[in-house]
Amino acid sequence: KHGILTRKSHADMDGKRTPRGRRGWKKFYAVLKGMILYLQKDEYKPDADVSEVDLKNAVRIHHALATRATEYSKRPNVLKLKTSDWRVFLLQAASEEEMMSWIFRINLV
Ligand code: I3P
Repeated sequence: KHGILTRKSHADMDGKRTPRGRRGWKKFYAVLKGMILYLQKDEYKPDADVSEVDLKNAVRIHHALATRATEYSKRPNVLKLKTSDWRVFLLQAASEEEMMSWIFRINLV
């Protein structure tokens, strides 16, 4: 699955609150491949190598949990992704349908 996701980092490893200066929203081309959610700067190209930056932004979603971000109301269609190392990301999808589809696909892994 792939599509555009806008990311906000809410908690870093071990659940520590992401400090100010790193809490902004950033738009990515997201690609879910196997157990990894790639958050890429540029649009997905099947044959292109994954860049260094894109690897840094990749999220391991094995044992991660995606839910609707019910407590976050500033933006619509936002899901909350909690990873196995207790990072928390808010991810805004393009529509309600897309958000539900990402939640379903992430939790299927
Ligand atoms: C953050 C940025 C986010 C904002 C966040 C700020 O600043 O303005 O958009 O979240 O507020 O800290 P920075 O880019 O300097 O990290 P919202 O869009 O959700 O308001 P927060 O600290 O209350 O999460």
